[in-house]
Amino acid sequence: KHEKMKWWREARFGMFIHFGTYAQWGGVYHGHNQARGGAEWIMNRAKIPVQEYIDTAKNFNPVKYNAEFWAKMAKDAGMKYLIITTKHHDGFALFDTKVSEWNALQTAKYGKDLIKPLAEACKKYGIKLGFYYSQSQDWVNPGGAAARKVMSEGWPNPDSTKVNAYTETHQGHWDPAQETKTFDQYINDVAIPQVKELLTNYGEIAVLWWDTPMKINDEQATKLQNVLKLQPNIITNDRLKRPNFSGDTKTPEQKIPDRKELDGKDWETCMTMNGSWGFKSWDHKWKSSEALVRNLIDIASKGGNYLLNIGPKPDGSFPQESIDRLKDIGGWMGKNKEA
Ligand code: JFZ
Repeated sequence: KHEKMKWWREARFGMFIHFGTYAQWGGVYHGHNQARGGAEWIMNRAKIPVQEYIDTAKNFNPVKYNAEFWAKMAKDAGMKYLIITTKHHDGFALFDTKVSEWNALQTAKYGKDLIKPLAEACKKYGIKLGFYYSQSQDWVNPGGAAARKVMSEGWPNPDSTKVNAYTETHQGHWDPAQETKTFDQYINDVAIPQVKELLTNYGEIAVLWWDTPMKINDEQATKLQNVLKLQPNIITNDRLKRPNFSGDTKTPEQKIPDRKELDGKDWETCMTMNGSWGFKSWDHKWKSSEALVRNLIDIASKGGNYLLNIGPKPDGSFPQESIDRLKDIGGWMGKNKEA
């Protein structure tokens, strides 16, 4: 374990990327701003019907997506690794998958694999590549889990009370299309084969970043964990299933632990630059570059890693505010090296 953790322990700084068809909504549904939570949650927060969400995704066409630019931005900011949402909770795969048409190649206008060029660009710039994969929640592939979140007030759904009542009695699902298969079928027919594809088709993968460990049982978690054998040196976080599946790294979210909270385990704080992981068009509360550098110093001095998030715009470009901050951090890094 020590051997495989070596690069990670020296890395200190990585780029998190939350990108998917949720970026198209930008935190707005039918003219209403998403009141709470990250914009990558809009489908669940607004209880968008599966077919409407798919129909919107058909127009997903990130023509400005430039994997080389993404990898170079990370490199120039002093980052050593990059974790991308290959599939977030909406289930949309950014990669070539044979087990579901709900992906960037078959459903979206874009029609191309976004992960392949990123794997090549990361290799070129010496950036380690990791995959975020939502193993449990999947709101479009039938059988996937859904967190029980109620619609916020003021949303343009006249049936919100009814919809909320439905999610209460249907394990968080709000559309019958989500329930045409069992969770076990989803794990076996979608999650496991997709993780296999991810760990087979893109060269060396440094990290598997699981998320929201709900509904999953020990047997299902074990099966997913076994797929990791395809990449013997892969590092995993602690979000596959709790307890018993602790992984290699702890993931305090949006906060930096106090020294007294540290227990000797490897840890990584993931953080947003504004208030959302996915692109939120109307969130202008950006942290200052200075605050981000201070966070990095605070985290590094305590022996942790800083995973700093970018939520690209639907056209695949980084928000200018994020570019500005990455450049500032890179400048500070450079100056620090000379000193
Ligand atoms: C999860 C996701 O739901 C979210 O969209 C984003 O991808 C984020 C990085 O991870 O959200 C979480 C997960 C864990 C906690 C909080 C939010 N947590 O442990 O406090």
